Amino acid sequence: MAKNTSPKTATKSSKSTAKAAQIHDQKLVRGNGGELHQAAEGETPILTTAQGGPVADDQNSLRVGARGPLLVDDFHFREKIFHFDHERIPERVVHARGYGAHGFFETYESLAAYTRADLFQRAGEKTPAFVRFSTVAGNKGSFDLARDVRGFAVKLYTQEGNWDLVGNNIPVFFIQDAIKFPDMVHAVKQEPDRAFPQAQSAHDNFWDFISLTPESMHMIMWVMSDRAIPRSFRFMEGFGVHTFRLVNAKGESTFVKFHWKPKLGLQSVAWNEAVKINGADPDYHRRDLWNAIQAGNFPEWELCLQLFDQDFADSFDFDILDPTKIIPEEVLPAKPVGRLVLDRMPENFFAETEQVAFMTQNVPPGIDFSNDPLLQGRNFSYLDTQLKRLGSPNFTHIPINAPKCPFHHFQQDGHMAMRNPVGRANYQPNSWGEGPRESPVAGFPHFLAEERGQKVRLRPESFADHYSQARQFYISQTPAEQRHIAAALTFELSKVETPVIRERVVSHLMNIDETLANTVGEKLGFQSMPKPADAAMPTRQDLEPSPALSIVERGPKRFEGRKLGILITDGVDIDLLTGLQDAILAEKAEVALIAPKVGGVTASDGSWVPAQFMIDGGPSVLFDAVALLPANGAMDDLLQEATARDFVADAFQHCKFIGHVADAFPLLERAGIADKLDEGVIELPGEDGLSAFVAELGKLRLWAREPCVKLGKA
Ligand code: HDD
Repeated sequence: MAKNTSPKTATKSSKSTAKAAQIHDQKLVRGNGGELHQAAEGETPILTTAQGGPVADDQNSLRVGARGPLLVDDFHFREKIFHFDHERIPERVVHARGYGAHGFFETYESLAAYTRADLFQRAGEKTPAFVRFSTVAGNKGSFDLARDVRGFAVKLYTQEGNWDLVGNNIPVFFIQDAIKFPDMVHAVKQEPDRAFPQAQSAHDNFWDFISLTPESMHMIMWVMSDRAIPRSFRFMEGFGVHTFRLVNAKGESTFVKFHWKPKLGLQSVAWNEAVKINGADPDYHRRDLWNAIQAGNFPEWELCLQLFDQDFADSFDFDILDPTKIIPEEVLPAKPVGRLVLDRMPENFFAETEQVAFMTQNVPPGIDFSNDPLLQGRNFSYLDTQLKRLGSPNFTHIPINAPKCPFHHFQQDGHMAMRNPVGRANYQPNSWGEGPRESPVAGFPHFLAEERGQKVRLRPESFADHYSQARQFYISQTPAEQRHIAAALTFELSKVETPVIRERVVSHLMNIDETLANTVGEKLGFQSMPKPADAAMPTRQDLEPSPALSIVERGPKRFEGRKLGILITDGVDIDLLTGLQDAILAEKAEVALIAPKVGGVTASDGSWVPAQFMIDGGPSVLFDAVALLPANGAMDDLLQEATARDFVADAFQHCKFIGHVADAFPLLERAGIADKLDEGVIELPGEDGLSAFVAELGKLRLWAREPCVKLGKA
């Protein structure tokens, strides 16, 4: 038997690795004399190659004479270009466009009765977290305000391994079986022959697939609602979608559905506003999250659980394994159990947000799966896709994916292995007394579910009702939100070039709500309405509305976390301006000043007031409400500006609150709203003063201002 390699040689290699890390981590730099020293405050390190070689000149390639050919000796040039040529990795096949932040999850109280998961054992327990928000359909460089589902992927670095709750901002999904996922994604993304449209569902392939997939109808109601155009990642809900299991120390299982509820309430934008925001600032959601966290306004969500047992599951009208169904909160309340706070942006977008790898299979002991066929299929796909995207089975060696708890295993080698087991034993059992051992006590205890049945390919009858909850969602919306759903369907189907596809979609709408179907049919110019689709379920139940499904019902009560855009000119009333700014900041909201010149204006007291936006670079779509504080003397120039007119007209059309001084009246006239003033257009400072105006802003939008859509023939 060969002599055992003494462990000390093995540790030598780990020592040199540690030294390299120390050099890098301690920000040691090389002086001009080559000596290594601790970088002094603000000291500029010497540029080196990736191999550590100091670089003399990074401005000029090595050549023969001033105008001669470049030389292959130029290893610095070659390495720099080589690395540049290979900077890109494959974008995610879905959810390509995303944005992430670090934070923590804090447990409110022990949930030991339901789960043995360590992070839920002690009140106040804080678990590091990383969250990536995303759209689904668009390519990596597409715009933020697409009408789309939003990914809400949460990685919790628990002491028993990473838990990835890979959810969306919508609690149901288009399909009931993962085998249809490639088809659904192919249908929504750009069409293969023409490579457009991207980041939008308003095209024939998507609606053709949907019109032939009745199970998608509930999801369609959500995606055509304002949920799909959220004002901010900070103002949207997150859902685990599937039924999961919590398993306690006794091995008892409780079914669970996960909800993330934003502390600042729910808010969407208007569709016309979304279209304009994409033009004005394609990175709108990213900037919003970055600015909030950098300003210390840490977004927060409450984790709420719907907990239920097998009896409830058996008695519920729908199959709890069906991912196109919800359990209304009025039927089963969601219990708050903790909070998620995002308080730190990544240091480097690629290193963290692009390289982060979420997997639904990552669950700690005490969290387990149900037989939801979509979840089961997802559990295969996520690990698989990381290999393609990150190029190696060692993607957990990338810091953002590495567990933050002790880990020991025998996995070795593979591309880019940063760590390998040391010592002789790379297997177990072994007689070298080295390496980790499994533990039946601490290890993951799969729930002892009894399973039986034949191998079949079929959809359960219990999954067959595709319209009842779609209808329940629709009738739970306020009239304004219902108008928005009808308008969105009309807009989307107006982009569909094949009439029979439009008709097929409307035939499904007839099984959801006839007024909705008639409104959309009429708006599309149907000569006659199609027959209702052959519903997969002979009867559709008329379920009670669920107010929890409405954004407006779940809106905030305050303007906190929002942004007021104040239009100013030379001569602005400095007392009014500072009073308004103070009132908004007291509301923990933000203010931005917009002026004819971004440099700023001279106020009424002669002081200089810098602006943040020039009028055509700061359209009102970037703000939640506006205030118009021009001074009389400067109105002429402003009235010549088409962007000043649009600033006011858009704010009014998007149902925003508008504060204004009397001098701004000509601007209201120019914007064509002087004869339509309503309670959302408020003269400042007003009898009740500025705090009354700010309190009004807490209503966010005056949707009643929208022209009432003439609903189709009932
Ligand atoms: Fe998925 C990424 C959420 C269905 C396969 N999915 C991905 C992301 C989110 C979701 C948030 C982005 C993660 C990140 O930020 O990196 N996906 C969902 C939800 C679903 C869902 C809530 C339905 C309830 N997904 C779904 C199915 C499959 C996948 C049915 C395949 C069978 N999803 C993937 C993937 C992705 C992914 C292809 C692409 C990038 C990645 O995994 O890391 O594996």
